[in-house]
Amino acid sequence: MAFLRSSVSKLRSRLGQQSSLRDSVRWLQTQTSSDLDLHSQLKELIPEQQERLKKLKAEHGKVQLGNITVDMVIGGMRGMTGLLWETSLLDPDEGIRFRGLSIPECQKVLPAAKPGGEPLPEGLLWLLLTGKVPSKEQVDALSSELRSRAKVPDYVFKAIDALPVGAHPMTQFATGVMALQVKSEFSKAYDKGIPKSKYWEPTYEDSLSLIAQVPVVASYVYRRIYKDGKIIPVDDSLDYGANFAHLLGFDDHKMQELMRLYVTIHSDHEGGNVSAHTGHLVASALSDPYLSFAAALNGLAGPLHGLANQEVLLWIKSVVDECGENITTEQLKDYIWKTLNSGKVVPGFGHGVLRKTDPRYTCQREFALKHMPDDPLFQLVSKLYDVVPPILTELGKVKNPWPNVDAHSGVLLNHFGLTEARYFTVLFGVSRSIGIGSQLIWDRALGLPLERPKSVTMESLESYCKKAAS
Ligand code: CMX
Repeated sequence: MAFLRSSVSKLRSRLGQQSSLRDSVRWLQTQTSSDLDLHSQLKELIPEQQERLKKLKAEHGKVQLGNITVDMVIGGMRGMTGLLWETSLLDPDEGIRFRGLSIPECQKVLPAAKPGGEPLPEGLLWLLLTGKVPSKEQVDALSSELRSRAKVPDYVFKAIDALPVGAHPMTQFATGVMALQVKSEFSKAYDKGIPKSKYWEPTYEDSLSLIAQVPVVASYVYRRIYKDGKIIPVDDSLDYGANFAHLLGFDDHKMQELMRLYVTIHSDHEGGNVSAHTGHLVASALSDPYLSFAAALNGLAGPLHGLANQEVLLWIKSVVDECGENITTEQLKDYIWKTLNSGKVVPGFGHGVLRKTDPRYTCQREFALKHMPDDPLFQLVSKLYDVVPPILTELGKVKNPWPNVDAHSGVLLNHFGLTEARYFTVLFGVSRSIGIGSQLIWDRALGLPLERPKSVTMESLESYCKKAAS
């Protein structure tokens, strides 16, 4: 249906562009439904990838990937390779690659709303799921499919309404996502009985519906807290990013572009970060995508992870409150030391894997240079780039003194009128549904097992090390 609807609307728009009827019909004939349908594309791809994994296991199953040290066990598994995550890969120096493509490459090759514009998040979703760069027609078909899945049952809003309006936006958002679970296709199919080889199909249904519905739930939370509960309906003429901006109450062209960029770059960051790993872990117990994603959101809400999205703007505003906008370098240094000496981290700097400036920071900086170079908070962010890293390096323990994605996002949103910092992590959460939802489909398609690493006690480690030494 979605294919037919989008083909008819494209045919209409081509006719409107004065192409002849014969040309338009010929064009329509070249678009087969399976070309434009993401589900059909996956159905073709999955057997190949299942074979690939089987071969990898059979031929190389015993190859060692590195040594596990006591430090790694105690140190949050840092540097330990232990997860299969197909949709993206993080290089400590280069940053993230989505199915092999860096952020600048994605900006070049993924379809945009207008030539030269920011990538459409639906295009990234297609890329993450299939490993292939989609055409504009494929992205439009997916946009239309997501809109058709965006209907959210009323009890979801009622579940959110049961919370005090002052509850943190992430608490309200995760509650809404939990309530969406009632309609899980995977859970229904599993209860009825479904062969393992078919798990991916209801997971696909749930993940796509989840991705389609989270902007509606997230914007409900925003409008409930900050706009007297005045809700805005989905606009059937808009793509995913622009619709999300619209649902929040922003129809400005630049804000639409910002939301497309924001959702794209926050979608996925390989599998080991707290939110992605949590989603994958919970789903390994065959919890459905809604349950798994709600769990992921609770990890994202921590200040060392996604909450840094809010913490950065609050911190920057506290700098301005104390020192004014024309802050000197010396004042800024003093403020950073004051933050550190109070036992807090400098939000937006450092990373568990990255060892250079996060390319997600760089592309947001480029957006700011293009659209808001004179914004005083943007200028402060630029100044922080010079002042923070030497101080963190001076601490002697920080492995990466450079800014991460969160160091920049807040001032962009603030510039275009989304000023409520406590809400920012919800935007991050909406974006993450695309990465986590995509990987969950592949988890089930590849038949990945229950995740269950071995843990140890200090006593067992001590005795193991004593034996190893003798
Ligand atoms: N400010 C102050 N201290 C910092 C720091 C920062 N920005 N970054 C790291 N450190 C400290 C750590 O707290 C740690 O101190 P202790 O040994 O006393 O506990 C020490 O430096 C070593 O940490 P690390 O190995 O360099 O970094 P981790 O992998 O342990 O932590 C991260 C990574 C992101 C949690 C950390 O850099 C941090 O707290 N940054 C600020 C919060 C932030 O921006 N988080 C968002 C990250 C991106 C995301 O997930 O969204």
